[in-house]
Amino acid sequence: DVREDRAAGLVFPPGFTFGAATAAYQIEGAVDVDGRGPSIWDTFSHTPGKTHLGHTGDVACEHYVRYPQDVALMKDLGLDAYRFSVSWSRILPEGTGRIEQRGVDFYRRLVDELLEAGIDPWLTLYHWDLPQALQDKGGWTDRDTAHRFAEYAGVLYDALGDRIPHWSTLNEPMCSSLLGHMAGQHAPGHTDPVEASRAVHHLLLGHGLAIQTLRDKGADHLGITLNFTPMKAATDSAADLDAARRLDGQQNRMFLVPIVTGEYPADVAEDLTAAGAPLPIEDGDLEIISTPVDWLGVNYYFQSTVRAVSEPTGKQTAFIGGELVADLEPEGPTTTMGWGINPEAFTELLTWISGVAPGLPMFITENGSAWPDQVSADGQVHDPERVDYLLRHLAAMTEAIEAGADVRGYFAWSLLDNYEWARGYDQRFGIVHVDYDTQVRTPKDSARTYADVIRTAKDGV
Ligand code: GBH
Repeated sequence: DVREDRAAGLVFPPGFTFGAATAAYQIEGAVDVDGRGPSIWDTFSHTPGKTHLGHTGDVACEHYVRYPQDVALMKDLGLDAYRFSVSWSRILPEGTGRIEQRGVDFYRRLVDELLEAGIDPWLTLYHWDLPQALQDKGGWTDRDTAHRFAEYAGVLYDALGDRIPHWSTLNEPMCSSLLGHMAGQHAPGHTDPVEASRAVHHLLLGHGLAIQTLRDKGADHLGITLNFTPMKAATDSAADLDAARRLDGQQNRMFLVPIVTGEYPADVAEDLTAAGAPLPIEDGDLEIISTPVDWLGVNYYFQSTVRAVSEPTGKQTAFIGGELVADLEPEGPTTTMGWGINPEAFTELLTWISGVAPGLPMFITENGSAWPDQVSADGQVHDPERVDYLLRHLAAMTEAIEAGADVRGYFAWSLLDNYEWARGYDQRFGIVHVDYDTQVRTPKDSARTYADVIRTAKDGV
């Protein structure tokens, strides 16, 4: 059939890694179990009005107890690798100091289960769930949090380092800083440009310090995951081009460039200073931030088209000093998130990153799409839109690889339908369906398609 032909037409480099990704707060549940301390996402999701219908991660996919079944599912799909994040406040309930052994033991059980199943664990230290105790002291706006993050990295290495082959420090620092402190859409839900700019810098500093700690202890294959939203100007007018430049600066370049070159892009630093929110850089920080990494994680979902407007739209945006910039409605079909579908922009993005960061291997650490719940009478989940999105983005990625981009792996977002942050359980990104009443998992057609792709690639057909 057509799907199989499309799957078989994809060509991957030898040794390519195929995986799926999740994040702790989105799947684990069990938020008050085994000594876990509260995180900023517990606080935020329990604050009335912050999330869709007040949804929280209290239960989520109950992965904390159902992980053996989830690992078995990954094995059935033929995944090589699994990207997951660790809940900092399970390991250090107060964010620093006292270690909670029961939290460590959970991740040890999970990792052992993965290794037993022949699945390679990719551990992310931080996917947005800062211990509330650290938020109470200022969170990422406070420079000390960067040092606490490196402390946590060291604790985790001492506890699990012997069995973790791949480490990522942060997932999408853009979201933790700008969505959390500027747009207010994510925890801690603030809307303050000065805080946002401080969070940007302290997250990057924490990343560099954690890399140094892990490297000193002997950890290998260290990386970071960034999200990229390619920015297109609506027209060639100077104002629209400048709007695209500013947003590209804050979404993409502000995070990638200092890690790779040891300098913030000058135009971005100027925009922030002009907006009264300068980056709080101290001597030596940029050397720490640019401590060499072994790989770059790339998360890609869609492209934005932006234009300049003469009056503020009144919508709180995630951009510092970007009040006079507006997003256009995407052209063509959109996912239930309202996001457009632009595989060509994915190819261009990977080629662009190769130019900015030559010699740095890339892994696609997230890519996926949300569609309506599609359980049919036969109990199966037919998700043709997600199948199409998956195959088109895999094709776009292999095109970039043929053009010279050093992409070595792909992780589908997400293994499971899960807690989509402020959008709650309404948005389903999983290749595996989760029934939130029964917690029954059902692989969707997209999961089967992905399994076919993987099998075909391994068979060398
Ligand atoms: C990822 O975030 C997350 O890592 C993952 O946990 C999440 O479930 C998944 O994607 C799906 O959402 O809103 O103006 O800043 C992706 C976050 C959302 C970041 C869109 C960039 C666009 C511009 N991305 N955002 S803006």
